Amino acid sequence: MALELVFKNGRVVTDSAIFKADVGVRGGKIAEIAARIRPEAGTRVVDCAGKLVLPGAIDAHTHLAMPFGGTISTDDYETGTRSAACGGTTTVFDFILQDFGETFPDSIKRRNDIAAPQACVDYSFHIGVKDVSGKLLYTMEDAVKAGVPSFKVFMVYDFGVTDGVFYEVLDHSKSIGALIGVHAENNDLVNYFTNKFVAEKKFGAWYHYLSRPEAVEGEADVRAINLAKAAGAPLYIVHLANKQGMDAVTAARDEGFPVFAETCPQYLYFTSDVYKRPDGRNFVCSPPMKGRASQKALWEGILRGDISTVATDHCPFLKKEKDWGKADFRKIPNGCAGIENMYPYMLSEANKGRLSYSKVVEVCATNVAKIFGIAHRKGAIEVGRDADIVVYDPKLRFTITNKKMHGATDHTIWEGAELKGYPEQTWSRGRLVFQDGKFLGEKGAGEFVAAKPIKLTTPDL
Ligand code: DUC
Ligand code: ZN
Ligand code: ZN
Repeated sequence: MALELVFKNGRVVTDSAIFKADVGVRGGKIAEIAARIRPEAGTRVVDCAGKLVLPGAIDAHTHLAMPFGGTISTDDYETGTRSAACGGTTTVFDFILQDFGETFPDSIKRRNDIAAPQACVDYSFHIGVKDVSGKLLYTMEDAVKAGVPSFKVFMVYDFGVTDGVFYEVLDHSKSIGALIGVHAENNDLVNYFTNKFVAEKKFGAWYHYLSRPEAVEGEADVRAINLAKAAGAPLYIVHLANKQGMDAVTAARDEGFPVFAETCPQYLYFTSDVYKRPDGRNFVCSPPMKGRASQKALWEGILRGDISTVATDHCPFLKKEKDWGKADFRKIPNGCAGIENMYPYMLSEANKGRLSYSKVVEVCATNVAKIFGIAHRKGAIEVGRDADIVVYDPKLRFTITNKKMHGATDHTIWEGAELKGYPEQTWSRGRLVFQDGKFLGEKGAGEFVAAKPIKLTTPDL
């Protein structure tokens, strides 16, 4: 069978190297990587001279069409994955929130029925755990068998779990090939600070930050790591944003514990100062952006290899919804858009010399695939994997503005950010889904990617 597609004359980026090579695609999969591939009759040739050929990013953390904060996050599976494609992200891991009393396979079915006809790029799921009472705990293994082996517990929000339930879930995860993620913030402290500021009539967005400052997250990170160590289970900390937590992750990994941390571009680019701006409410997410020392620690963690992944926590809300909290930070729906900005921002930082392109590929694609059990299909330019490919032009200049984004949100916290380099094309399983600023994909063309059971025993990723 002839190759349907060849990416010619580009520089291929993996998590460990950059080299000149042609990449051939057959049946939607990468079939050949060689110094020179001769196109056959009918083979489409993409000239990549002067360009980088990268694996599509995998966003390990999104909340599409999620009921939250009194509304539903603005992007559904169609607009969210369309936006992802236009930022070089070809797979998203979306969070299903389990309903109380619901088995985990039922949670998967409920959300997959919505996602399948809408998704423009491939997707997989994590499940946010609310209820493991009675026999529900044992339905975790059914979810693993159905291709969803990753779960997340929340230490905050009204559906957060107790430390006892957290431990129980960690303990159970070991024998069934599951990985437990955690949203780590200290709920009692959040409530204490929130009530204090309300009593003092302090209602601005700045008090969102002050009610969830560094120590609120750091304490919970340390506790989560201690619980994982006690249970002898691996742990994945989502959206790490503070230095104390970073230091705790590093120490645990130095001791050999399989603890993995994810951070997000918003913590790498913004600091808590954004909450002093008149539009500070638009930046409200949890955990909030932190101070400079934390930001520095996160960047150092990436370079040192103690941050394993970068993901978005994409959870957008409309301006008018953010405005609900103009006079009271408690009423601001938590979350921001970022699904289209992650890969371009991280690659731009590489282009500016802050980190290597290979490091970006590692944290935004290769490690995500390995940690969450989809490396048999995704996360690298490698023979046999899906042809999820980004052609990146390092010479393009791009200023982020919401008008150029492809999601359903009416504003972006990234407005005005200047990027050096930008994706020129995105291919999903050998189909062109984005080119020169335009979405070319199709609703419903994305498919569910079943993940394999996860067994992480060392902190090697
Ligand atoms: N934090 C957010 O900001 N939004 C969605 C969920 C979360 O934990
Ligand atoms: Zn969270
Ligand atoms: Zn989240």
